[in-house]
Amino acid sequence: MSADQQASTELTGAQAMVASLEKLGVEVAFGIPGGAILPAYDPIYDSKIRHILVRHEQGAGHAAEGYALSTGKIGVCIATSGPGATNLVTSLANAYMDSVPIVAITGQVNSSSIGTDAFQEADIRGITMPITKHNFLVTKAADIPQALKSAFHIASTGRPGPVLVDIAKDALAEVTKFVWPDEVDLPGYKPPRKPNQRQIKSAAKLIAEASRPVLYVGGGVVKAKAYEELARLVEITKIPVVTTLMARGSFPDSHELNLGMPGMHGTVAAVGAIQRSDLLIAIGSRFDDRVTGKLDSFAPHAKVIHADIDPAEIGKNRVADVPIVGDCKLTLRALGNLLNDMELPDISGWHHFVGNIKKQYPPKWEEEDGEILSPQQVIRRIGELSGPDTIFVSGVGQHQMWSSHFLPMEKPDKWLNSGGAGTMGYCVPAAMGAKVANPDTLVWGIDGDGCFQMTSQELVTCALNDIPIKIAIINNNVLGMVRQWQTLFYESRYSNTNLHTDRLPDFVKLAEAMGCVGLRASRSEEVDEVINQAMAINDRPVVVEFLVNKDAMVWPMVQAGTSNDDIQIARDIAPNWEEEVL
Ligand SMILES: Cc1ncc(C[n+]2csc(CCOP(=O)(O)OP(=O)(O)O)c2C)c(N)n1
Repeated sequence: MSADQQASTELTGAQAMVASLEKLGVEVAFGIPGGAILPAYDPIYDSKIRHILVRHEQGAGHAAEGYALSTGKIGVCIATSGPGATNLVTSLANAYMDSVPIVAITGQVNSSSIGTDAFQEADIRGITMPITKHNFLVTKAADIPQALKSAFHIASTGRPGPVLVDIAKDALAEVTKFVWPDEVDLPGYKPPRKPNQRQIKSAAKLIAEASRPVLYVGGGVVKAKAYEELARLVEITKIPVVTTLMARGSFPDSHELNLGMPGMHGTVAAVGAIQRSDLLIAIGSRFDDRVTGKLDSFAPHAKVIHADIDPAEIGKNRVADVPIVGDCKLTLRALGNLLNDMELPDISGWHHFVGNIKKQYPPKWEEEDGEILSPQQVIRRIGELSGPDTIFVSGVGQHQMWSSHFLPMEKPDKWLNSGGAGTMGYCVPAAMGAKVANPDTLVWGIDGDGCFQMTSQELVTCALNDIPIKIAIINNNVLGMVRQWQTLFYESRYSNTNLHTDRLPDFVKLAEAMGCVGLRASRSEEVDEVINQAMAINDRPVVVEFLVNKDAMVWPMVQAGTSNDDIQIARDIAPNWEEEVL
């Protein structure tokens, strides 16, 4: 239907919803129908949008996130009212914490029944108010196009995030004249873009005076796709870089100035450099407690330049000497332009210091012998055999931290994980979304045996819809990250962390029951073989179970609530800081 035809055509609200999504360029939506949203599923039946019927709405939300993160487009998920909508809550919270642009459409009971405890009624606007960037309740068919256009605009501009559009069933059924709005009507919503040039000048001045500067790069750089601008700034200034969990891959790990990940499980080089730095240049990062440790001892000697598109982030946890509000790409470009023409100090002493710690304390592990694998070795081999063009998605726990350290973090937009919320169950559905968006790219999910059991049913969705992802289950039998804390802080009293996955489920059989190929490795000589076998299969999803040592721990570690200065490289072992910064 042409735009003119649509403008003069009477459509139901449901048809207007689908026509709006098509106009917004939506190609894929993940969801599950039900009573309240049912009118919308009728026009979906013959629309151009590929609708993927998931097995749980949480999966639809994470799949939309995987789709969004791996493309830069907006991910879409659809659910019915009540429990359908509340099942989306975890993924909306996840997208909110990690600033992922998704739009969730939920059916709502008839407008006249709202507030009456009608069948399958939930106040999903109220419930999701604190975990969405914005949400709408639409009760008239004529308002649907404007609400959707606005939702897409809000989700993707400024600091991205999830937006929910709740549509009453009678609005979906009502007939209206379809009018596609020329513009969004959002008075008061004016996300900043251009940084203030005066602030840029002040920042450049601080950079030109610093002798121990560190670029603290966060997920905002990924959202702004500011990779070239970051690389250029590093090229000009030669400032060492740390990339947070959300920013891994935004600057190549192989670059000599990349010190790796900061924070609770960060590298000694990243943590040590921050603690000794005299200037932190925070770009799209938010001084999260997992990065700062005990806040008042974080980077105690550093002045702070804090650049972020969200003014609410600046000064939230750490006072900024120079705040810069704006798009990271424009900020980095403007800084680069200015610094390119300035005289910069010699920081070779600083390079020498950070280079030495980096060399001395690379992330590493103890090899296992015999019938059990070392999880770090498995993850490293998956990375090596798959290469840096692979999209890697992880679950939450020890395997996530090892993935961040040992996978090839060389290219941007190849690393998806749940950072802010730490949502177990993220991996399988997010990998599904990434594969739908990138059918020709190898997509590996690295999951824990605990996480996998939360959302593994989406492998059925993958098998039925020709979405051949590969999932590595790093099976250590236990809720490893929690058990690690019990080992270290609760005298090895392992209360409720043994999953008994050595007994149940049989992951190979479970994989096969879900239409996937199931493989298993328990000896080091089998590792390459099963990885290669998995990579040779492209007509079905593959699940590979790796039996790994449950006692393996994630190091380095800064104990929660303590100072970054107390980082340990193994139990009760601190790095040797004897060398002075020159
Ligand atoms: C939904 C949810 N519930 C609980 C937690 C707390 N938690 C964090 S890591 C973890 C253990 C994860 O176990 P597993 O998937 O086996 O991964 P491992 O740490 O062993 O690699 C738990 C329970 C969480 N992050 N998310």
